[in-house]
Amino acid sequence: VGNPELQRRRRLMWLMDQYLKNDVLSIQKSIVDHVEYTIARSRFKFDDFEAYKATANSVRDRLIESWNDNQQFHRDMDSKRVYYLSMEFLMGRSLLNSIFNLGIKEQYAQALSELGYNLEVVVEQERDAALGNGGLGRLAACFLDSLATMNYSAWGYGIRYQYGLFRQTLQDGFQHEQPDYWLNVGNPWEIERVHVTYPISFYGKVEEKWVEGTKTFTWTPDEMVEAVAYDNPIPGYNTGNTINLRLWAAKPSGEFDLQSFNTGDYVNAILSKQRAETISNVLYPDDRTYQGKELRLKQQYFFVSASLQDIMRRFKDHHSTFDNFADKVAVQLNDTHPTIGVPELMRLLVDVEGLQWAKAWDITTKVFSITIHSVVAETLEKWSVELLQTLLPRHLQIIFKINAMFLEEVKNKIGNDYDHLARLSIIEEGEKKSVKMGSLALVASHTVNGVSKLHSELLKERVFKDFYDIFPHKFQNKTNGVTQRRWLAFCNPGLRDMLTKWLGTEAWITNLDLLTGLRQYASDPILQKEWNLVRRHNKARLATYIEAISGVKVSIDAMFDVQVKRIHQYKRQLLNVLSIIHRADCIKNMSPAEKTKVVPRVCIIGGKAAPGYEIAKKIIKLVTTVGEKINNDKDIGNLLKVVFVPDYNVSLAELIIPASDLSQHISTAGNEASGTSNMKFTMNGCLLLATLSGSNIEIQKEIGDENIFVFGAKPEEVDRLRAERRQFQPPQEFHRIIGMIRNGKFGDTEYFQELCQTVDGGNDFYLLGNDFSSYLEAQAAVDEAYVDRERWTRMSIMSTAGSGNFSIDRTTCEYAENIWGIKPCQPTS
Ligand code: GL9
Repeated sequence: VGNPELQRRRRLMWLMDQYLKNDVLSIQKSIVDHVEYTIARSRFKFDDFEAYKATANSVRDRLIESWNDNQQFHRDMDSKRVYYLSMEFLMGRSLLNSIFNLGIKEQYAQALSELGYNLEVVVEQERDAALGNGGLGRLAACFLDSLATMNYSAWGYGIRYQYGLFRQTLQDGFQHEQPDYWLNVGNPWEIERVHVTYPISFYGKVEEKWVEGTKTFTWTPDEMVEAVAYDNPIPGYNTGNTINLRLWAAKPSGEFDLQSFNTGDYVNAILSKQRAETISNVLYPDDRTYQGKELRLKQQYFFVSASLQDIMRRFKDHHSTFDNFADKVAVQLNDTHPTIGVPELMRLLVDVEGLQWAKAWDITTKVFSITIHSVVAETLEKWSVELLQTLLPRHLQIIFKINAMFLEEVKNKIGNDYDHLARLSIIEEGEKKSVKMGSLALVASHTVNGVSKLHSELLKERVFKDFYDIFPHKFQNKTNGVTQRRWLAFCNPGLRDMLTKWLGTEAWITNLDLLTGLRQYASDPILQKEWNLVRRHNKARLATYIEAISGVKVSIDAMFDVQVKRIHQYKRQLLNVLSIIHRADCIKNMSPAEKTKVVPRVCIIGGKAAPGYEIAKKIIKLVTTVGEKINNDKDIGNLLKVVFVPDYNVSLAELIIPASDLSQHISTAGNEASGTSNMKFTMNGCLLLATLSGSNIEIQKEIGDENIFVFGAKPEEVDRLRAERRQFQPPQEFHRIIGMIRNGKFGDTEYFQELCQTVDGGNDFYLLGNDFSSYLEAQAAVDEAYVDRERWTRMSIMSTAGSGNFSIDRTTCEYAENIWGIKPCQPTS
């Protein structure tokens, strides 16, 4: 009787009579079921790690429900989507973030506790997903959190690296790199989609044929791999919106399975197919230097091609022509890394879908926009024409054609000024011709943005000046932000509760501007007392950790002075070390009476050096040796401690940032595009010691000059100072400290010579000598402020209160409105 399909649907509805419930009992049942049936352990005996896995799986079940609903909703709505293409997503851990965003943290804590487990301990079992190097990758992760929270229709696309960023260990004070084979222990958060796969081709040749009066191009590749989708649900905070991060893994191509081997070497034929998997194996650990390695270009093309094929397939489910592709699809390129997507979209539209070139170009230029994350043109990727010719011959043809048409167009504007045309050209001529990916992206994108006000100006005035002159309308600024969910609400629960109490609402978790409401209480002794209590508690947690990893006992009465970020010459960790040596030296020369006036400090430095970056590695070794010496010096005692925290990562940042009194963001003026940790520290009430770089300038403006310690050259002075650096005479102390290092005060005389040379007059490109005096003055001002507890606490409160503008939600809204053309939208239930 009746329609069998209807009966089937009824049965399915009946089987699923309700969503998973979130009361403690239901959660316990989910966890215990996963212990038994997913990880196949006995419910009577499972350890903390197994408890983590079962808990994560139970959370994943809940995420999948809202993920499914959400995908269905946006399919039905056919809403415009933004696709965020990024080589890096630095996600960190997911468990706490997920249950916090879903609003079920308390239930999980109780559920676990009744089963005999501690949520805090369980959470610690998770390995960081470290699929990124630093700020750029972490920004991508913050965007996803914000897009989900604010109910935008969005997907992230990237690579499922088997090896994330290396783990850093110290051996004898030297950095060693340990592979991060994070998937070894399984990843409960991802969903493997074995049927969502796309072929990705490489090498081979292109044939031109005339078909019915038009020239067509057939690319016959030599190598083919399969991209397999892994979906990672990203929950928004306090909303049913769960978006998708789709990461691609390379697998041997099924297409070639159809061919039988008749090589006489069956085993080696299989092994060579297997090598396809290497494409997605490893994240390049280089921090803004590109090596021009073939594998890197393969990775870029691999994930971009898979993503574009996937986007087009989804579009074609609803549309029979590409006419309104650009009304439904926005693609954001996270730096130049995914730029090969420009010729790839052209190829898919022209060669595969059969569109006319002009039509395809019109679509392409409406779809793409790009964010640039660096200050100097030299860091923008260039790929040699030779490599492209071999690896992606059809794409090279397309790039040449784009360039020819572009130059033709600009000739109409600027005439035959060949120097100017050469600078605009996407192809760099010379002995080794190369393709300038930044220029290619700029020509094809409707919008290009920098990541702080100053940086966006520098893009217009310097990096892309020639392009700005002809395309001024393409340039925008989008100052970075960070998610206050991860970086305040859940990494600093003490402060979260206090903010909610004093503001009388939790609404700041999605509307960070509300923090300005704190300003009126900044001098209130009751708030000040509570504020310092929370901060001391956070410092105690960090002190325990420091002692556990280094054996160094630190007092929480001392000022925690922190610099954590990738190690880089322009970030000037060396400047920090020089002032530490100076401080130690001053203390040693003091009388006992003078010593009583010293503000005790714990200097904490952390960060990874790119494995091939010798100078950065020497800086790490210098920090550890200086630390060793100072920490064991009886004359100095507790007045100064120096700790290098190994393996700085997202999870460590969550511990360190809420516990910091002072944090240093001291790059040479104008040399940091934005910085984002400065925003996290500010939100958590840590004061900044900063130069006029990137978003420091905007932070200063928001929180007020009196609440930040700024020093050093101005951005507009840097060029001149650099030009004159040979004549510059650094202060006496500077020479003395360098002399101490040179003369073996910290051992390894030979090893540190090259490092010392980097600040020799003519070499001092990052102007350490120039800024040294001003830095020491700022340090003295910090000490002076710290002893005035009332004043310091007020500055700290004012920092948090003024940090609202640095919520990623503000950034996301600006991109959505001014670049992507998308609106929030959510099912009405
Ligand atoms: C960076 C910039 O250097 C930072 O100043 C900026 O805050 C971030 C995010 O916009 O991007 N660009 C870049 O290549 N990195 C950045 O941090 N490097 C890494 O991610 C390692």
